[in-house]
Amino acid sequence: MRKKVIITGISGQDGSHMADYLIKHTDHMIYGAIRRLSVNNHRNFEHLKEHPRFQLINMDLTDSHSITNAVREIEPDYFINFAAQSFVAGSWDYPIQTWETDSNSVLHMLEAIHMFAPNCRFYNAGSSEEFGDVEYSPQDEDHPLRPQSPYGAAKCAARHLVRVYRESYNLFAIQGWLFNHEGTRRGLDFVTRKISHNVAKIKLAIEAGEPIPSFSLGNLEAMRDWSDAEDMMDGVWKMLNNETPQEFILASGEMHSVREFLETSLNCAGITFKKHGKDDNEEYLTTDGQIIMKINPEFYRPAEVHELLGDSSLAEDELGWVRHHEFEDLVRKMYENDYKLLKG
Ligand code: F7E
Repeated sequence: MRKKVIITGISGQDGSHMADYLIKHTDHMIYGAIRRLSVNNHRNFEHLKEHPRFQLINMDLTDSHSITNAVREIEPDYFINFAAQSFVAGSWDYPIQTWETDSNSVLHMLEAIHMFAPNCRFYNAGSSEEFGDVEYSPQDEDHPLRPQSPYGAAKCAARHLVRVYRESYNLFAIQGWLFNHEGTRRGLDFVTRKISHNVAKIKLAIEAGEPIPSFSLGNLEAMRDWSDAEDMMDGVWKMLNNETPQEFILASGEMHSVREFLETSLNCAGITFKKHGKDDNEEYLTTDGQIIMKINPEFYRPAEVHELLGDSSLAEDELGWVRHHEFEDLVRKMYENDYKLLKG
């Protein structure tokens, strides 16, 4: 019989890439879980809607009944939870919603699996934000959990729940640590897509001979370990199909600053820039003096994670996980995609 996979967060970057990956590499039936909204947010999975091995199901992570019903009716072989309140900065603005979505809902999923599909393999999206205020670099699977945001804390709580259910009921339940991963389906609030989108807008204005639309950023010195989201899906699937329920880090092993992402994007667009001012007053300008980007301290976070760098050698050695995309390819791909989208 065809195996059944529930993927939550199907309208997001990771859920939709996971569905694409499974359609391509397996013959399993994919159930994409979505919350009913009055606005259409189907763009990332529009191409899958007519596929015979893809079906949309309704689920709201804050409604435990909808989770239980889906698990009881479908009896999935795999349950991949990519739904979350994933915007770290937003987790200070809506900490309770973040906690309910990123921690409580995982408990509902684990309970439903324990009760109605105990052989189901469960993956919950973990994050490098769990390491937060890091003690050493690169971070490996033994690094202590030191979250710096309500988001990071909720992911740590979920990690403990996953372990407790795994050990108490012998479930195949894991939470891998994915470091930052980006791409053309990334939401516009995240810094990489915010940059690629705005640089593309500026490039089009320059080409049209119009005044350029400037934009603002926060901390340019934050360092992140950015991978291509598509590379991560194979690693998640390999974790889920490993002999034992073991948790791995997936990361690029390279660290780049937000500043470097910005400058690489401007270089990809062929926009020559100069810099002016320092710290909160820093600006990036075109050679004819128009503002490209200026710092806005509103984008600083109450507590920043200054640097994250992952060591994924365990996943490479034990799962045979391989990354295919480099930092510059990723920046170029994101810029070119936004340029094409905006040009129409
Ligand atoms: O911020 C700095 C900001 O929002 C990256 C999520 O997928 O990865 C992501 O979390 C850095 C931070 O991602 C702006 O202060 C500067 O240091 O793109 P981000 P994130 O917080 O690293 C982890 C692994 C997850 O699990 C999360 O779900 O960029 N930054 N200026 C800015 N960030 C934003 N968003 N906007 C700015 O204007």
